[in-house]
Amino acid sequence: ASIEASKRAAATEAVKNHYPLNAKWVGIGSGTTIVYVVEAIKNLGTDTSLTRFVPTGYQSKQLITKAGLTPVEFDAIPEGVVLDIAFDGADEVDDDLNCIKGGGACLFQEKIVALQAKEFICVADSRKLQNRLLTNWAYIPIEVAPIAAHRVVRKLKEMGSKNPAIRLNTVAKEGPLKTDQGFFIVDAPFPPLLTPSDVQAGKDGSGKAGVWEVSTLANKIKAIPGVLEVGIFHGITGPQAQEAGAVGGQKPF
Ligand code: DER
Repeated sequence: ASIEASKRAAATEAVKNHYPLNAKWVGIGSGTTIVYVVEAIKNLGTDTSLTRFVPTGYQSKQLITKAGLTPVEFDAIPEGVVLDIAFDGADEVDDDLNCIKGGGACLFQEKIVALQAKEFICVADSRKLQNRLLTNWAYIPIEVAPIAAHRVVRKLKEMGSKNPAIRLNTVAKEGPLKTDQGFFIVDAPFPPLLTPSDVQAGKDGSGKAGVWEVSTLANKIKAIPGVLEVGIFHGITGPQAQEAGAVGGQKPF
């Protein structure tokens, strides 16, 4: 099947199996696969007139509005509301359902919306599934305060990233890309990320030669001064999140 057909099939399956028909609050991600998720929600034919759809950036908000659904921005979610579910795409997914996200430069709002949902559904066609993250997709997108970007790049090199770089606009405008927050994206290549089971099997994920375990690297990058968010989603999907017992794998905030 064509890539578009497999994206549509994945989205249709995800909505059919997970969309709660009485959903009141639904997170909507960014990218191209999510377009088919919104299409599948519309095709359910359920009454969505009282459902609020929380976007994860400008493109996501346009998608919701164009579909005739009601967008409510993250900062307008009433106190105490937890989203029934959040759908989003990913650039790569590993066997533990950890994801690399940020190919579309929307990772910050994607993560805060995913963390605010009872359940986060990552919709990805088979191209995206690899045993380890950074097998096919080469780099981790990181959202960074512009004034600190060069220092973050230097720190990432010390952590073993080969040639981390500030993402430039590809067309139409010279200079670095700006996110919906007005921040920069630094794309940091690393060797494939070891899973917890790799580490249990004795592989060393402590950063020698730039080889890290998924959550170790995510936490280390997040701690670099100037970093707003890291495009590694771990502990937010699937059984690990439910085991954590909390919404979206971590406590809502
Ligand atoms: O930026 C992101 O994380 C997006 O979800 C994204 O990269 C997935 O995009 P796609 O559905 O167009 O592959």
